[in-house]
Amino acid sequence: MTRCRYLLALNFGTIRGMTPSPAVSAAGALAADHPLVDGRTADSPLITAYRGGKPSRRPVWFMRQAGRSLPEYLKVREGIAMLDSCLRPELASEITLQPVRRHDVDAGIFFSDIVIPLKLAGVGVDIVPGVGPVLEKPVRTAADVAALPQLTWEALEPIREAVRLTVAELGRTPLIGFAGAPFTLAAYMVEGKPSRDHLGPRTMMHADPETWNALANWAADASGLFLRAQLEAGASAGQLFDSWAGSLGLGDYSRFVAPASSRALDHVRQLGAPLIHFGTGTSELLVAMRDVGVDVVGVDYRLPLDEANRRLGGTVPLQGNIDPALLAAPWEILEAHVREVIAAGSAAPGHVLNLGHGVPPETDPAVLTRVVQLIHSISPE
Ligand code: 1CP
Repeated sequence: MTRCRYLLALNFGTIRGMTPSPAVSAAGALAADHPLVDGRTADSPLITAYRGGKPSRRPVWFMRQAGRSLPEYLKVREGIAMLDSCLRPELASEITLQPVRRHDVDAGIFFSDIVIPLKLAGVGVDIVPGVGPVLEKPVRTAADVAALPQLTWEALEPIREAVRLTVAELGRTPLIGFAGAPFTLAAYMVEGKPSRDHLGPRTMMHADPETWNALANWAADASGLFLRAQLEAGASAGQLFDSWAGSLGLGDYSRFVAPASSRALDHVRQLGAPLIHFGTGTSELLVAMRDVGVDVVGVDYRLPLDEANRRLGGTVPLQGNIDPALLAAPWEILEAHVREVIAAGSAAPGHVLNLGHGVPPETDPAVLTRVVQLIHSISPE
């Protein structure tokens, strides 16, 4: 089925007349000593479930499992700016490993950020505490887009080094690599900062579609290379985060966004690692998000998994979708909710437990550990 989807995706690209991105021809297969190839992770519960097989235990990991909910994270980050911490390979690796050690989750998610490819390309960007990504100069005109520097493969060396250090420690536990999808990344670039409704990029795609397409393609290639660096260096799966795609209707998504997301994934498809696509508020976009050519669809907390599976015609494994708000509810309420999510997910051809969005920073980490224990205690039937 994965292969079939891959061919479908290629076909989709051809139908839309997309030119293959330059790095596509350069990417080959994963190396013989890659964890997915040398036997370390191919049979892990996570990869088995992503490929629609029967895992030995129910796999679970959490978006934003590394980060401010962990005291050990706050300790190692003391006095170090967020983006600097991502570019110190030993530190990024240590932060990635912290939640795996603590919670016994079934995967590490590489500690980095969706704006790291911008930073490594030479775009002026910072993560302002309490705010999020902020650009020195928003990208709003054709000239702004034309002036964007290209991300090079060499600049990604700190990322590859951090991934190599991490997978050497992880052993049989897979590492998930990730990148921001072009829309979510471009939303920060046009607005210059986080925004609620993403009016700037939504205006641009209609008012100046040529500039929008050039920007979306730039973001696709930057994110695609960033993801490829992680996969080639040892990550066993890749997740494309289109966190803000939910601010788009299906028409705009299909016309102005899906082709760029597909282009981002063109950089990594032939590596053969499972690919996951996640966004929030995307209940109406799930089919279109699958059709950019991914193996797994991540579902946010708004839509029960049995309904998501129905909308997708039972074609792909799902990931999700414990409501992060319930992490702060009394245990009996949280436990009942987790059991409901498992029951709803059993309709799909595979299910990896996760939250419906990231771990809230104020979460008690002991609750996350207990959720993992609960999930692992329920047999994967
Ligand atoms: O100092 C800090 O602790 C800053 C908080 C923080 C962290 C821990 C930011 C700033 N980024 C990260 C790491 C991060 N970002 C990871 C790896 C950690 C993990 O998952 O365990 C990942 C996968 C991301 C991806 C990311 N960054 C997304 C997509 C996922 C999502 O949560 O929707 C997005 C939208 C961003 C932008 C971003 N970076 C940071 C913040 C606070 C934000 C969101 C800002 C906004 O509300 O628009």
